[in-house]
Amino acid sequence: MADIAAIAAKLDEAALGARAIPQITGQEGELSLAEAYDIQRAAIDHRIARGAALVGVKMGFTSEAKMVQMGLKDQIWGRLTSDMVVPNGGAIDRARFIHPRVEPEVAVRLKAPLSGEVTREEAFAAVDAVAAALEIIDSRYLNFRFALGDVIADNASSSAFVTGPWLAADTDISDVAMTMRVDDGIAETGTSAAILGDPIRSLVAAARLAGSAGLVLQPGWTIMLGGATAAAAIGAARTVSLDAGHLGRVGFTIEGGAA
Ligand code: OOG
Ligand code: MG
Repeated sequence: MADIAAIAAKLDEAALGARAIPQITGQEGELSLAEAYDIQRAAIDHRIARGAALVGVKMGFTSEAKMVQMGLKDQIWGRLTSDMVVPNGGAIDRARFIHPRVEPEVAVRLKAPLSGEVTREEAFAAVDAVAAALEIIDSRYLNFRFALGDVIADNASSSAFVTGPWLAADTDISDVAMTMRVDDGIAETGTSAAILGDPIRSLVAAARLAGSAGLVLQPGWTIMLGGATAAAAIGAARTVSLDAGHLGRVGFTIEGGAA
C-alpha cells in the first residue's frame, strides 16, 4: 500500500518549490489507479488549504501525438486550481517551473453540472462557451519521466493554463487548424480534430472519469480537453502564442531566469 499522504506532501512540495523528485513507481512499488488519484486529490488539498479554489479539470493523452510523445495511452485527468490561471497575454515567472512545456488545446466553460455517463448532446448542452487554450505542463518528476500512476498522482503534469477569448458555445471546435509559436519559430501545427477525433468527446470522457472519482464538473468551471499536438519545451523561451483560426489567438510571455 502506498503512503498516500506522504507522497502527496512530497509532490506538493516539489510543485511549490519547483524542484524535481524521482518518480514514485519502481522506487516505492507500483501505484494502482485508485491510489494515484487519491494522491492527486490529497496533493491538491494542500493547495486548497492555502487558499486556492478548484476551477476545473484537465484531460491528458487525448491525442495520438501526446500518447506517442509520452509513451502512455490511457486517458488521464487532473484538477485545475485558481493559482494556475494565467490571463491571456499575461506573463509567467520562469522560477515557478522546473522544465515547462506547452500544448495547444481547446477549452470549454460549463454552465451546468456534468458527471458520469453523458451523451455528446448532454455534454454540448452543458457548455457555456469555448476557447482556444494553452496548457503549461511541468512534470514534478526528474527528466519529465514517469509511468501512468506517477503522472496521475502528479495531477497529470498540470501547472498553468491560459484561455483565449470565450466564444459562443455553438462555435465549431471539431476541426480547427492550430499553429503554436515559441519565440520566433513555429513549434507545432495541428488540428483540434486530433483530440479524440472531436474535442467534445474529451468532455464526455472528463464527465465519466471525474464522475467515477465522485467529482461533479461544476458550472463556471473550465475543462481543458487535451493537447492537439506534442508538447514543446519552453524552459528557455520568452514568448508563446497559439493561432487557432476562428477561435482566435492566445499567448503568454515568460519572465525571469530558470528555477
Ligand atoms: C501529461 C499531461 C498530458 C495532454 O494534454 O495530453 C496532457 C504529460 O504529458 O506530462 O496534458
Ligand atoms: Mg494538456
